[in-house]
Amino acid sequence: MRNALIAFTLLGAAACGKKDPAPPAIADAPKVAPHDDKGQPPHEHGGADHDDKGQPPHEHGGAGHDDKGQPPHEHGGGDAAGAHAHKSPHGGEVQTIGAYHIEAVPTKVGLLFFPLDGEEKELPLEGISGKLTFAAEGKEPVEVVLEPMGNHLHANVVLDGAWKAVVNVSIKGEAQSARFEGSGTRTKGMGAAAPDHAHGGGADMPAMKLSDAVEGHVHGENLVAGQPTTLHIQFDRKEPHGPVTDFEVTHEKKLHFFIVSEDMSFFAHEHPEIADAAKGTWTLPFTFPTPGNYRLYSDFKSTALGSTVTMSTLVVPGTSPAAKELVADTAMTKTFDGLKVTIATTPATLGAGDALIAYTLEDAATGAPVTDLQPYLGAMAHLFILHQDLTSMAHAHPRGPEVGPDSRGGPKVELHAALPKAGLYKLWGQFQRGGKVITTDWTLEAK
Ligand SMILES: [Cu+2]
Repeated sequence: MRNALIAFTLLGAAACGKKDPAPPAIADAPKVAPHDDKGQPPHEHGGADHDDKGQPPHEHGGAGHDDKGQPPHEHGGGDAAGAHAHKSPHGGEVQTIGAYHIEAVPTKVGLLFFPLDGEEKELPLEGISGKLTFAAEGKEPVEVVLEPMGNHLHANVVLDGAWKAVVNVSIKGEAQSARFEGSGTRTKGMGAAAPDHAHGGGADMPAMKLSDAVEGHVHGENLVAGQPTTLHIQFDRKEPHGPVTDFEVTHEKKLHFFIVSEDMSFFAHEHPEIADAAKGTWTLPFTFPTPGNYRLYSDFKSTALGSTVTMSTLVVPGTSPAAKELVADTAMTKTFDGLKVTIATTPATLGAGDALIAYTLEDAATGAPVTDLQPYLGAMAHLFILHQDLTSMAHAHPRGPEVGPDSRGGPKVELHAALPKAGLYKLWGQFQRGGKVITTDWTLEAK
């Protein structure tokens, strides 16, 4: 532990001396009145009202100014009286680094860092890189390279017991550092409870949850299995009552629409076309393969309501084929459309909570690792995860900064998911290669 402390002090001093000739004394800094984020503007010091650039870091900014025996910063330490609650978009702890913010989200699969702008919006990861010096209590500090993963940087460390971490990131050529400490999957600055975070407590990645505020309506014209039909889709907002019309583009589309048969053997990921923007109506030409009951999931972002998921049910008339039983896969390597895919999860035996899903892709014909994966809807993979109850989902496509059309990926693609509870899940992972979208599927059990 002594070594760890020395290492941290050195790091802190280096960061401090380099960029901050006269930091304001932390003790003298004006206290910011405690507030919670409810009903407040997102962040009072992040906006255009003042310019962080060229200023010494904020009085509550953590980057290496606290090596004088002070608590790391005012909103750290779980001290409610001095807490200046940053809005933490992912339920973690936010610190100021220069003109930016960084949010640390401790999870069972490692420490995640979300680079944020002054208003705590996600920054694209392009041009951002970093390292983490991490010390678990009683162990030598280790240095870990942060791996970009969708919208965040991932540090593959085990959060078990007390730990300290100094993250060094380079954002647009500016080197910054911040220090976090915690115990298990909580940081000190997150306090004892994080009631403001809709997705609860910071240990979990946001899960998709069916909306209470919006109802999705889908009906099919002359629904006959095996024949093209047109689906008509609209979303009713309950308060104030009216159609949703304020759709925003996410992953290149304003509406992501998933069609799943009730036995989960059939899956389709579609993108309806807007029919009447003022009325918020959509249409989708679609052919249902067989009679039976289908669940239709709509995933969109409304300006007013944020990320929204709705589920509707549709019955395709006729005698439906016998339901296929959902059974956990035992083969972790399967071949889909010329792609040999191996899935691995962390933890290896899934449970409710955070999971890291890793796909490794090989060309089935040559056995060569696939390195020419193309972005599909702005990401190297899209993953839709559905619990056998058909109403619990997990969000595991890399959301964040979209990769450019010329990016190429592979052979490994990793995604985070939050599994809401135990049970069987089906994971539909989609990849694009040579202009073709390949859908993989696995059934895995969370115990
Ligand atoms: Cu989509």
